[in-house]
Amino acid sequence: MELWFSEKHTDGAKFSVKVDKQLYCAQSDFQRIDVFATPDFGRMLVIDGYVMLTEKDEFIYHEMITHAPMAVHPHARDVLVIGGGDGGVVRELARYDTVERIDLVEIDEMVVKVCRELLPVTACKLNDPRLRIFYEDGAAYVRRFQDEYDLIIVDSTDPVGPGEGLFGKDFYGDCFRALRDDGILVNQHESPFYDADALAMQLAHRRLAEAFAICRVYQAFIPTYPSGHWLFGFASKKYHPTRDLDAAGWKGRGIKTGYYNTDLHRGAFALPNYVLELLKNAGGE
Ligand code: AG3
Repeated sequence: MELWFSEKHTDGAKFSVKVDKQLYCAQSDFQRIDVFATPDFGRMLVIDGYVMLTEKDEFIYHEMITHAPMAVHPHARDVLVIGGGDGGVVRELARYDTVERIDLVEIDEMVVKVCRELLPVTACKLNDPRLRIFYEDGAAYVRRFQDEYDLIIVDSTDPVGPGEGLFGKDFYGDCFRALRDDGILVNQHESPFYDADALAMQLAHRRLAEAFAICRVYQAFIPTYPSGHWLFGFASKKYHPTRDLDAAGWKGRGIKTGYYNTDLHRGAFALPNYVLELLKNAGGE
């Protein structure tokens, strides 16, 4: 007998992965959480039926969402991660000895608990002494701060369910206030490819572009996300994502990566025409 997990990407397309074993399944106060062992992608974390990460390709997402802003900001010491209870972003941040403080705000304690237990690949730095974990809604958390952070990384789910508030106008405005004068916000920006995803992406982009003077989009190839073509938002008060890239400085840190490098950084901000068009119509870029 064969067991397969499928995520429906549209009414007419789905992505299926063969499963060896279901390792975990629970309904938390916020969402349904599953962990599967798969032969081709290693362990896979699924929330409300959507693939959040697999051991095989999570490095792409976590490196791109972390190193791109870190290679631009000249002194990111205080960093806020919103969502990201799996620990993947924290693991990448922990590689910078210049980062002094990492605050992780995850709404669902159960995600952290399950990942500590079953996904050590991403959760391995959740005991870093610079890390504090707050279990609350990121949108409510960020409202309390002003001039507090150099970098905010929004590692959310899709804009449905508990992650919805992390794509709103108020939220981006609150993040703007919580950032210092030269602060950067990076978020996962959904996919441009399928119509419904592209619409969500445009809406999020318009709101982000309203809040920040500099708002650009960059891309990566993430095989297990819808269409494999994924976007990230780079919103900033001062630094430009490519002009202010400190390639020599970043290389000098000697951080070993599997996907990110500073040439790719420049290229990632060069977008296909159809994506540029979507962003233009959304009111950004
Ligand atoms: N957060 C973004 C996942 C979006 C995937 N969407 C989907 N499968 N429909 C990932 C969290 C990793 N730290």
